Amino acid sequence: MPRALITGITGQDGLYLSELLLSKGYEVYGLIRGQNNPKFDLVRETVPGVQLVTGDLTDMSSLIRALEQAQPDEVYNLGAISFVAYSWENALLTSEVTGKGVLNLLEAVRLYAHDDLSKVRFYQASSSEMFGKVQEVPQRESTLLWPRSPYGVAKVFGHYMTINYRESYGMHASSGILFNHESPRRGPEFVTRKVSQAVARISLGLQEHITLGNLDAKRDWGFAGDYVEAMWRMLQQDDADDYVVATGETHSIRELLDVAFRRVGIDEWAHLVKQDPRFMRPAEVDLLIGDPAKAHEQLGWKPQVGFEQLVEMMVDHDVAEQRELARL
Ligand code: NDP
Ligand code: GDR
Repeated sequence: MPRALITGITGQDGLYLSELLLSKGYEVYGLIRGQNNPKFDLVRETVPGVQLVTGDLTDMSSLIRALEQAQPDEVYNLGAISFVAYSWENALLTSEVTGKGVLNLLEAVRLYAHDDLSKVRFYQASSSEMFGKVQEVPQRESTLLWPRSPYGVAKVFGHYMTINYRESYGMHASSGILFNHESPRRGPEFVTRKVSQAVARISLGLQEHITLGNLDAKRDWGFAGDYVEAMWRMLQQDDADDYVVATGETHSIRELLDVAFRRVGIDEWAHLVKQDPRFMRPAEVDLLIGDPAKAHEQLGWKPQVGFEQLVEMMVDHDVAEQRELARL
């Protein structure tokens, strides 16, 4: 039975990846931080087969202990401070967790594996935020990186450290440059979920409007359940490599609002949306659209869920959830 250790187990991707690996017969270990993590029960209820080990990406000794406990064949580093807007307010902490945390884990794997690095395969959750200021459209593996946030800069550090461990030590270390991926499990601070929750509440008469920042930014949005499959496929290759994982389509926040409001029967939404500079970013990433050709060709990976289907899935989920919460 193969064994995997996943950091970021309480997050959106951690839950989907655990489900995938458990369905494939893996023994799955999840790194959970904090003495009393409020998401402990969420993980227990959603993926009861996962065994939890405590640790923190900023504490290398806890990572070595987790590796010794899990004895993994595959390590998936999904843990990070992942909210871009927050990373300006907490730039040093973001660089410690999202950046240096990757090095802590790579080094912990190297120490744990001693002289047999071939026994562990490593996945790093790199991000389209690394492309930042648009240098090429669409963005591919070779596109120049120009991050525009402390989060993006930290991800670039983790990305190149992963490549460096591959090149220096021959570690099977792959990096997935994933574009935005969403689901009903997405954190409520991200724009898709903020919109799906607000649209659901507006349609039920529980909220009057939604307040957003920049409506013109464009993102290549896919479904998280599809994207974790690409992570797993990367670690099944003979050689480690870097892959863009994206749909190849881009949509603005306005288009997101169109689809979400239309789903609840509202065609004209301008009076329901306010803008506030509070939600604008010091430096914006204007246009993300990925070229997933390499992942198609080498991993045989293709997204199954399109943009409209994704937004409708999230709105439907949130209408049911908000109705239940309000006991309507
Ligand atoms: P989430 O924000 O949902 O989850 C982040 C996870 O990281 C949580 O489990 C969180 O745990 C954990 N974490 C935070 N700080 C630490 C720490 N100090 N030590 C250990 N774990 C920590 O992110 P997603 O699931 O959406 O994303 C997974 C990964 O993929 C992240 O690295 C993200 O940056 C990256 N990514 C995501 C994309 C997306 O569109 N979703 C696109 C590209 C990359 P806790 O519950 O304790 O806070
Ligand atoms: P992003 O996702 O920054 O791309 O990072 P987010 O959903 O936060 O923002 C997407 C775009 O929407 C604009 N926007 C708003 N965003 C939020 N959160 N709240 C608002 O009110 C709002 N109004 C407009 C933003 O300015 C931005 O242009 C996500 C994270 O999952 C990262 O961890 C991951 O690496 C990248 O996707 C790929």
